[in-house]
Amino acid sequence: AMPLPELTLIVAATRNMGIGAQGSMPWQGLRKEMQYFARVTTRLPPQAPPGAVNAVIMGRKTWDSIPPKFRPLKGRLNIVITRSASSSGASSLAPTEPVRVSTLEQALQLAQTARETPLGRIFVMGGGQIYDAALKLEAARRVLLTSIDREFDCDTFFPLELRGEEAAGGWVRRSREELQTWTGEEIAEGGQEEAGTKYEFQMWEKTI
Ligand code: FOL
Repeated sequence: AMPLPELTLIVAATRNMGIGAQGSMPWQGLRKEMQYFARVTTRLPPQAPPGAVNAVIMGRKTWDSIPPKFRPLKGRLNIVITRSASSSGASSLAPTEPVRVSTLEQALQLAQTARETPLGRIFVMGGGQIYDAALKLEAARRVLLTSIDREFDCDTFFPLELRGEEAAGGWVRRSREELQTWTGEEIAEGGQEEAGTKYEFQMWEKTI
């Protein structure tokens, strides 16, 4: 079987890794954070072939949580994992519909093959159940974490505690310079603040 392509998980989480509450994100007004998400998931890696696009893989609940006017996320191949995946091939022809598949493995296979458009990076953008499935795969090499320095009531969590410099399972935090190089973003030193909320852009990589 073909080796799975490298996966990058992208997530914004509170100190205790909370990512959601009652079907949406528990914070509001982190507009620059959302714009960072949009740029980072859209920007192609330096060596991407002409015409390539990145893929964003998400669960059905995350798809539902995106404001309809932003769906599908523009300039990216949107792949939605749902137990009621039907005619995924046909739906990909309609620009307002994402590609639907039943498992994360199918999403990765679809991202990798059966495409006329070459693929750039592959991002997993949640939610909790999909992050959990992705983290079990060898292919999950990197997490782009926005660490939100505030408590919010959450009922959904990122299933891996990323704190300090190292975390269980061989995860290590990379430097701001390495994050800048990988994302192509200019990241301010000492974190961000927006709507009275402090947060920090981080990059974690799996070393084992
Ligand atoms: N990762 C990070 N860092 N921040 C997030 O907010 C985030 N959110 C999700 C997954 N990973 C994340 C899932 N939720 C949109 C809405 C909800 C959502 C993800 C994306 C969305 O509407 N995105 C538009 C930007 C719209 C805007 O500019 O306000 C996009 O084009 O990406």
